[in-house]
Formats: sequence, structure tokens, C-alpha cells
Amino acid sequence: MADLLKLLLRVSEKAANVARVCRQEAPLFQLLVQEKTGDDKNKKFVQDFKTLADVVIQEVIRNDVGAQFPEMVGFIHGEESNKFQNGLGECVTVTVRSTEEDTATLLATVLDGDLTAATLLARAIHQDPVTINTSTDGLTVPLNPSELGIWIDPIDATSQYIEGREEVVEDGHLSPSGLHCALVLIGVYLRSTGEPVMGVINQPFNHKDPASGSWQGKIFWGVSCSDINVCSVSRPKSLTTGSQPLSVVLSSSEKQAVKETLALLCGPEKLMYASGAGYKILCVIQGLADAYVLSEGSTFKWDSCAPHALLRALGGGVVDLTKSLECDSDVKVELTYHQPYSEGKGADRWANYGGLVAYGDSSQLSIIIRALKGKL
Ligand code: 2IP
Ligand code: CA
Repeated sequence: MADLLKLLLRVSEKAANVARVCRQEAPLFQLLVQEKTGDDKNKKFVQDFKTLADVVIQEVIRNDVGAQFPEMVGFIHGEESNKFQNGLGECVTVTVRSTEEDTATLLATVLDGDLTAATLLARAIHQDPVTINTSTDGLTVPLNPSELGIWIDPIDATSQYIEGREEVVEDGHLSPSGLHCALVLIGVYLRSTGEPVMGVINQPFNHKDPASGSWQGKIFWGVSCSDINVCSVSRPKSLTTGSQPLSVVLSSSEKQAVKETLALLCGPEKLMYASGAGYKILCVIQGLADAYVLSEGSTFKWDSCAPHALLRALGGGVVDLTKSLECDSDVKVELTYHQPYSEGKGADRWANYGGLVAYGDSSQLSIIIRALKGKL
């Protein structure tokens, strides 16, 4: 299944191109940032162009994976539904057609006939990415497509993507917000057990090329199955050694009780905040934080599946916080990806409803769980 990884790297790059094009091309950018409300609202236009861009990315991935691995059709899930309704109540199912022209024609129907925008979007979808700067040579993955499912988050941290603040991020440093927090996430899990076994994280806005002024991306990937654990990131030995306190990253909207408890454990300097569920797990993958703690059920399977696979490949993982607090602090209740939360409705069925802790080192996880016991 190294072929599946190669394909996911390629489609993630296509997705990253679409994300970059939507910000670079003026007619698309206009649509991305504009809110159509009140009298200005064109009833033939889909409510939300951002969602359309997300759906288009998701469909590109679904289309390409399904074409090469037909056994996986029906098991490729994403955050968005591809059915759109415009203000006139007309329904359109957005799919990727076999030619660029056909895709453009279809997209124009949900863009109120805006053929310029539709053509630009269709061109990005149908363009093959140039080269992928990451090697998977010599990797063999003992998995069969008929045992696998996929979770796609076309763009995680959409608010940062739309806002588009350009931060200069220093290597080895976590930066709380900005375009670099927006990520394409593609995770693969085992249908039988729900374990995450392969993940691709594409960061479309990693750095700006000073010569051309255009954005360059970066791809991270990992495989964790049987005794194979391979990751494109070599994690620096934890920054936490000996007497050094733990470092933890949180959502700025985290509960006060969690903030206070972890501030006592980490000290104010080592308690950090960042946007994007995927970006926060990526910070743990890169060793920029020891853990990411989230007490709410505000992330979903598509947010955590891909980065979870990379953390597993590095010897870490992502556990359910609520369940972990109920168990002995050394028991690890890892998140799984194959079953919905039966009490949830709609998208909430796929929420990580017990919250989570993403960690690189299990002894650090135990310290965090012990600290949070009885505090939530
Ligand atoms: C969001 C996004 C948010 C995150 C939220 C995710 O996904 O990653 O940033 O909240 O949990 O579901 P926070 O940044 O507070 O951690 P999306 O952007 O795809 O809706
Ligand atoms: Ca998301």
C-alpha cells in the first residue's frame, strides 16, 4: 500500500494548490472573503464559497482515490456534503467531471454563471501537481485497500485560511495563528478496529518564496501498522528533559479549569495557545509542544485521524480525555475512527466527544491525566 501513500501525497498537493489558487486569483479571492447577505444576496449563488472550495477539494481526493482503489469507494469520508442548495432551492451535487470544461460548467451552476471563477477553480482541480518533494522509496505497507477507510479535512482552521494573516514563522517555534495553521488532512484507518494507520498533512502556506512572492507548502506523512512505524518528521528528543516543565498547547477557548490546572503543571511560559486542531497536533508531532489538551468535544474524526497516525508512528498517540480520566492514569484509551458516537446527531456523530490529549511520550501523558483528574 505504499502506492496509496504516494497517491495521497499527490492528491494532498492538488488540494493545497486549490487552496492557494483560491487566495491568489482575484475573482476567487473575492468570493472567498465576501459574505452575501440581505439585498445583495444573489439567490442563484451557493451560500458559502468557502464551503464550495472545501467540497471541491474533498471531491478531488475522493475521485482520485476511488479511481485507483475502487475497493475504497464508499469508505472515503469527509467533513462536507457535496450537495448544495442555492437560494432558489435548486439542488446541485458537486462532483469532479472527466474534463476541465465539464467541471467548469458544473461549478458555474452553483456560482450563478460566473464562468471566470468556475474556470479558474476547474483548472486547479484538473492540474497535476508538479513534483512532490518527499521520498517514500523502499517503503512497503502490509495493508489491503479493502480493509481501509479514509477521513478528509479539506482545510482545517478555515477561519485562519479566510483571514489570511501572513506570519513569519521561525523554524522550531510554534506560532499561534495565521495562514500556516491551515492544513489539508488525509487520514487512513482500519475498518475493523478504527486504528489510524496512515496520515498525510499538507501545509499549503508553509513559507513565502522571497524571489517569486508565492507560497510554498510542506508535506508531512506517517505510517503506523504492524511493526512498521515510519514518519517523515524526525522528532527532536522531547524539549522536556529532567527538571524542565512540560509544554502544552491549548485552544484559546479552553475551559478556565483546564488552563489553571495546566498552568500549575507547566508554568505560564510553557502553556501555549494556537489555532486549528490539526495544527496543534502537528506542533506535538514536531516537538514544539509535548501535548495538546482539549476538554470539549469540538473536534471531529477528520481533524484528528491524519495527525494521529503520524504521532503513532513516532511512539505517541491521541487519547480520549474523558475516558482516560475514568481509568487508571497509565491506561491509554486511544481514539478510533470507525464508529460514530451513537448519541450524536448529524456531524456530531463523528465528534471526538470526550475531548482529547495528543502526546508524544506516554509518561508525559500520564502526568497530564493525573493532574487533570477531579478537575473537570
Ligand atoms: C476546526 C478548526 C478550529 C478548531 C476546531 C476544528 O476545524 O481546526 O480551529 O478549533 O476544533 O473543528 P480551535 O482552533 O479552537 O482548536 P474547521 O476549521 O475545519 O472547521
Ligand atoms: Ca477541521
